[in-house]
Formats: sequence, C-alpha cells, structure tokens
Amino acid sequence: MLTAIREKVLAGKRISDEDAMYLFASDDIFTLGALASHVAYRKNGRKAFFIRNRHVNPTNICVNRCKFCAFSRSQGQEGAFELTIDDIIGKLGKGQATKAKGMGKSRSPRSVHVSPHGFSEVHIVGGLHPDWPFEHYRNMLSAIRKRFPKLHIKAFTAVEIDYFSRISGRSLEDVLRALKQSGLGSMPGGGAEIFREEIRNRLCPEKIPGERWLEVMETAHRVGIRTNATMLYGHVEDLADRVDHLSRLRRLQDRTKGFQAFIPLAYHPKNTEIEGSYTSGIDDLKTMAVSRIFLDNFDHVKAYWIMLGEKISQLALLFGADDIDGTIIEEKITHSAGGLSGEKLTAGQLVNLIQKAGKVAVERDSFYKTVRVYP
Ligand code: V47
Ligand code: SF4
Repeated sequence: MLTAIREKVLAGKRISDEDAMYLFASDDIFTLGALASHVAYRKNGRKAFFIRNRHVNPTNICVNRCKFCAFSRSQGQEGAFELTIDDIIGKLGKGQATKAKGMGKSRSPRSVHVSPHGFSEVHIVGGLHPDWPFEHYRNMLSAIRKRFPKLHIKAFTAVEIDYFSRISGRSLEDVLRALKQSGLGSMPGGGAEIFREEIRNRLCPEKIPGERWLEVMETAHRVGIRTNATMLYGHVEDLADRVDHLSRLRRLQDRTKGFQAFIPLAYHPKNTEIEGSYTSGIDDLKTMAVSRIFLDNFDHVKAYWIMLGEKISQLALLFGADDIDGTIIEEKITHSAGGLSGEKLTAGQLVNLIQKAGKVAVERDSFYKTVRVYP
C-alpha cells in the first residue's frame, strides 16, 4: 500500500482519504518525511519562509469558553484583560526599538527590508467580547492603518467574523468588506479546531459549526481576502477526524484557491478543561508530513514554532513544512496552556534555525513575496 501511495505522490497525483489514513497509521516516519519533502520541494524548492511579525490579543474575554482554551476568561473573572486601541498602537509602536534586532552583521545592509516598526505584519486575534460593538473593531483597524500605513494587518478568525456578523446584524460579506475597507489585509486560520460535529461538541459546544467556519472562509475568499487554515490536533480526536478535517479543507481550496497556508496546531493541555497530554514529537512530524502530502492544493504548510518548539519546527522543515512563522514577540494563547517555547525569536535566530536544516531562509511578506533571501 505504501508503495502505491508513494507512486501516486511522486507522480504528482492526489492521495485519497484512505491513503491519508494509512499514512497516519504508518510507523515509517522516514518515508513520510521523504514524500512530504518531495511535495514541499515541488512547491517551494529549498526555500523555507519566515516573517517579521507581532501578535496582539485585544482581549481574552470570550463568550465561548472553549474547553481546550486556557487563554479565555469570563467578564469580571481574575486575569481578564481588555486592551484599548491606544494600548494596541502603543504595543505596535514599541517595535521601533527592536527594529535592528536579529539582523546580525549583515553583509548587505541596504538590501535589508526593515519596516519602520521592526515588523511587517501584525496578527490580531482575541476573545468574543460580550460588549464591544462591531464599530470598535473597525476603529481598531483604521487607527492601526493611520498610524502604521505600511503594516499588514492579518486579523480575526472566522469565528470572530461570524460573531461580528451576529452582533452587527450585517451579512458575512458586508462585515468582511467593511473590515477590508478599514485596513484588513488577510485573515489567520484559527478557530477551525476539528470540524466533525461530535468532536467539536466535546471541545467547544458554543463555537460555530465546522460548516460555518468554512462558509466564512469561502466568503472571505470571494471578497478577495486571503486566509490561512488550521487544525487543532492531539486532544480527543482520532485519525479519521483529522483526515475528515483535511479533506474538507482540500475541497474548499479546490473551489476558492483562497487559502495561503495550512498550520497544524499541536494541542497544549495545561489549565484547560479537557486536560490530557502534550503531543509527541513523532505525532507532530507525522501530522506535518501527512498534511503536506494530502493538501496538494495548498502552497504552504507552516510549522508554528511557538506550538512545536524551535527544535521540532526545525525538524518539521524536513517533513514538509516550508514556513516557521515569525518573530511573534508576545504570545498568550499557547503560553496560557503550558507553551514550552519562548515568546519571541529574532530574525537572525529564525534564519539560523532554517539554515541549519539545510534550507534557504527567505524573509517573506504576508503574501509570500520574497523580502530577502539569506544565502
Ligand atoms: O484558534 C487554543 C488554538 C488558535 C489551544 O493563521 C490552542 O498564520 C493548542 O490560529 N493548545 C490560535 N492550541 C492560533 C492560530 C494561529 C497561530 C499562528 C499562526 C496562525 C496563522 C494562526 O490556537 C485557536 C485555537 O485553535 N488554541 N487553545 C491549546 N490549548
Ligand atoms: Fe474564545 Fe477562541 Fe478561546 Fe474559544 S478558542 S474560548 S473562541 S478565545
């Protein structure tokens, strides 16, 4: 069976759901790595991408309270926070002090892209706040755009977009167009978790169904907003749930071509309601490899170093990943749940991780355009 799958992959053919099940169940991790690397090479050559970015969470107050989420709080609960728009602008402004960090002793400093604030993208996601009106989110984007006109704003999961539609009474399309007009550049892939209803009900009964998540993304793609996609694995799902999830993403991508990257998110169990254990390194690498092989219509598969750790994300570059995300600077979601990594890496450290994996480090912009190649 593995030989037949191998031949399909080498011939550039699509593998089936059954093939993906077989690969997940296989212990032949080296063959998985070789096949995934083959697909990654066909897509991106020896390149592995990173970005200078910063994460910001405007609030952790959330009406959903998903059972795997250690980040969220109820209103008035200890540890709940709300950032004002000025707080957010202040955080983004602080990057200016770090703009030269991680550059090392560059041999060609003039070719180096350094945005005025030290990062080229801000990634904004937060809880579903019970009181904030939709206008608040538009004002947030407009204020950021006004203060940092060149900063790319990647913001709001499909779950947040659906919430904005409900609190404002506007259609999804209307909400997305309005956000785009206020400065939204693209959307992250969070909130997907596991689409299958039985699992979703156990994980996050208040969250929108998988079908709605896909509908939001389809609408975003239709109005010209590129997005990512994720899958949260390693909790209560089984391998068939993972394959079902990947399969639904692949079908939507066939229709829209609007997903840029797929990011498998390794479950972190601390301070959560469902508890459980950390994922194993083997599972992380296998999941990366099977995702890369299966999602033949995704250009990029990302090894998010915050969740995988520096070392596994580096190894993941040999198991199909072509991106390790970015400088991050501040991270709360994973760290609330027992994240074992640091919260920030310099560009120099990211380049080093990539180069030591034998790949060509490429700093990218938010649409995977090359900013700088590190020889
Ligand atoms: O939506 C929540 C997940 C996501 C836990 O698109 C957890 O480029 C593990 O989506 N253990 C947010 N995961 C992070 C995310 C993301 C990160 C980096 C890049 C991109 C991108 C997207 O984190 C949530 C949820 O799926 N999450 N709790 C937990 N205990
Ligand atoms: Fe809220 Fe998102 Fe956490 Fe769920 S995962 S409780 S929607 S912040």
